[in-house]
Amino acid sequence: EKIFVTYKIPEIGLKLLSKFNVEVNEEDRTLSKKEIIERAQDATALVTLLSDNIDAEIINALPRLKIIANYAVGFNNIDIEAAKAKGVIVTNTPDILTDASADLAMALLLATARRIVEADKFVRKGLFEGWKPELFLGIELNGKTLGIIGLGRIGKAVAKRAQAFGMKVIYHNRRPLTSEEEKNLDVEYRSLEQLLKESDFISLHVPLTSETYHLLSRSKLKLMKPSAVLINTSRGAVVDEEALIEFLQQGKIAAAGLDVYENEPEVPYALKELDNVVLLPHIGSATVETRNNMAVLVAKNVLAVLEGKKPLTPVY
Ligand code: 8YV
Repeated sequence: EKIFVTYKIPEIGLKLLSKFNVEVNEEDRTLSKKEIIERAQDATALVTLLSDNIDAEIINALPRLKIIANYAVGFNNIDIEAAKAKGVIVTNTPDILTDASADLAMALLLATARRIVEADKFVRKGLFEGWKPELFLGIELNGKTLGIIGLGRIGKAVAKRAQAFGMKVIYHNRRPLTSEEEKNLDVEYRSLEQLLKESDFISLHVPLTSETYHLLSRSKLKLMKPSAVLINTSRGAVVDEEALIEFLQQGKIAAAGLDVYENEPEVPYALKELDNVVLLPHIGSATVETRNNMAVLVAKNVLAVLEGKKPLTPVY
């Protein structure tokens, strides 16, 4: 059995696979479709990253493939229908990255609210000439309303953190939680429109699907308060990025904290020019602990399938 790994993942995961023939792309770049098809030609398992677009053409060109193990919780980079049709199992890395991802959403929330990056730049430029009563005034979190769109695993972990900062949490899901669950989590359901109108901070935690593509369209973004802050650590294309940029430029939205972009790794120049935006390079799950755990889970999924057992975390 051959396992092809499109990009070097932490050693701790690769080690678990050492009894198989493992080929790792050691180059520091995303492989093209052609390269993946060539190098994974005889592979029974394929380990992929979000940056690999695993479409029907690739899936259909790999005759021995049994499993695609994605090194991420999101799997919008894989054509699930094509995999299903060929009986190829697809796995992701849920749960283990929840805390790291929720921490990063919180970090962006704090960074935008308290203007951390702007203030850091100010100090580095040598502009700190003395304490002033109104230097870098930010927004207080205590008492503010956080609207969470997508109250799943990560959304719930963000809610818990925000509540510890004294925030009220409202949420929108396709299907509301039971009233028992809402009570336990101390959250209230809102329609998307109402959530957008009411929130001081909005944080996105939905997967990217055909239903969530541009969920925050221009007309939805218009509903936000001009004083509101948008945090996106989910997928860039959930927001109409062009409209978001315009709204940030015109002060129709106060600030944004972004870990994801519509056309990664491209980050629009207009965003980089704005002081009221904090920009990160898609590092939601990037802690040593979590990335190691992700590598182990990926490996365990591959092992299970190659040994004829059920995968631990299949996506369908
Ligand atoms: C990235 C994520 O995948 O898991 C996801 O869906 O967005 C992140 O954890 C991570 O950067 C690895 O590609």
